[in-house]
Amino acid sequence: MEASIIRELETAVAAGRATTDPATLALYSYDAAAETRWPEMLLWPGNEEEVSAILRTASRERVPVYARGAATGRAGGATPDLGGIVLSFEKMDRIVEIDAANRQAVVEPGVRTGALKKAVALHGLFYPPDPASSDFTTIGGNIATGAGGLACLKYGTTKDYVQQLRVVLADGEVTTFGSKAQKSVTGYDLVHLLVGSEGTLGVIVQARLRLLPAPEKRATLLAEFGSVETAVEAVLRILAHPHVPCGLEFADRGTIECARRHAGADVTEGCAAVILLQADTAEAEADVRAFGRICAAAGSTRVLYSADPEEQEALWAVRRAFSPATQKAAKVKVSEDIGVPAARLRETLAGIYDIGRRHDRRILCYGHAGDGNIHVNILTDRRDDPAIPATVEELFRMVLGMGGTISGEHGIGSLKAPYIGLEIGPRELELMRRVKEVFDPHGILNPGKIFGTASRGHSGPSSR
Ligand code: LAC
Ligand code: ZN
Repeated sequence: MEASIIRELETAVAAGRATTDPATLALYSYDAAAETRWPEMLLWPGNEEEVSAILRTASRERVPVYARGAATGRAGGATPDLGGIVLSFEKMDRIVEIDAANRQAVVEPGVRTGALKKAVALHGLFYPPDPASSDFTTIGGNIATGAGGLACLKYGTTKDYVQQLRVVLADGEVTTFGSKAQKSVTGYDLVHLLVGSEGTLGVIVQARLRLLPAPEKRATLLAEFGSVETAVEAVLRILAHPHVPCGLEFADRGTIECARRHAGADVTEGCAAVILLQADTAEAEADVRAFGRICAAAGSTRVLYSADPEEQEALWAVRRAFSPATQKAAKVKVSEDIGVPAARLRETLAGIYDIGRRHDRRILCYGHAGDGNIHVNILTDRRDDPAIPATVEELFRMVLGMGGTISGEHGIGSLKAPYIGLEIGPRELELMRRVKEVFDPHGILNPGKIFGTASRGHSGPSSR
């Protein structure tokens, strides 16, 4: 980037909200996928006018723009593949309005998901989406990736709660998609085109979100099993029950070992699988007792119940720690987020372990069993392990054969871009590329994501 462009961009934001300092740029060169690409400049806009000014310059000068939330993404969606600008939304973190009468909240993109959940709870309201790292993730990142998490079985994903979006387009123009009215079918649904578009179509500067009344009660159940098969059998029987748990999670032996070692999980040593579930209706306690009986009938070796808020919080904190705990099991953890129809979970999990055995790589699985979204964690000792691409491709092909998806919630980012063609046919992919061109004719918005690109970013100071 030329010095004159850098100077112009500096004046687009308030004093102290722009930097080219290498030590700071280094901190913004990766996300949770841990691929490293350095931006040339970091900007912390404070409002939509600033974002608009930045995009006007970036568009004119063809500078790549990488919008960034909390960088908890696992697909490399926030990594500045082609250098350019990282637009960090840390300073745009206001809850603008909680409109209790309409059960809506208006927020800036940098608001932490957990902070929003707490703020609306004070009004007796509930924002259901709950990515496992919701204390850290931001609403902007959640919308950009269409984040899922722990509550999808009953409540759906982030997309189900996005009502209206304020968006800065690639050329800097600011526009609003959607309506304040709860229902609107006027024209194409651009709100939901933006949700999950991974920063490639526009930059979200404000969102109007739907809220629900707060659940009356909560109760949690932890059930241990002697095999993955019996745990999955219990999951399927629970799914056949007329009451729907708000979370239905699964972990296998390897995940449990990590959680015991690094997250203080109180699970019997040697246990082969666990289910953790929560009910949140007025009959929550009766519901979890019923689910507990189902688990016992399916072969559970130990069932624990809790209706105590703190105890439940502790159980779910262990679940939230699965990702960091499994990270410690090897030098490198390749973390996938495949999804299958829940009825195919048994054969999917058997197939995953079989793929691991054949490629001689340890695989730990855990995840949102209730909606069929499983985190497949392939352990290895180096990033360039030649066994990994073949293992991943075989996994994806198997999952697609089950009617599933290569990404249930983390997005394609740059890591899964080479595989998108396995799931999306050429004609559909062409339509997607054309949509991208309409919104972003010069390809400045999060280039390299979803569709991939030859990387020209640099990976650190030595190559500068
Ligand atoms: C989880 C994240 C990795 O479910 O999606 O823990
Ligand atoms: Zn998850």
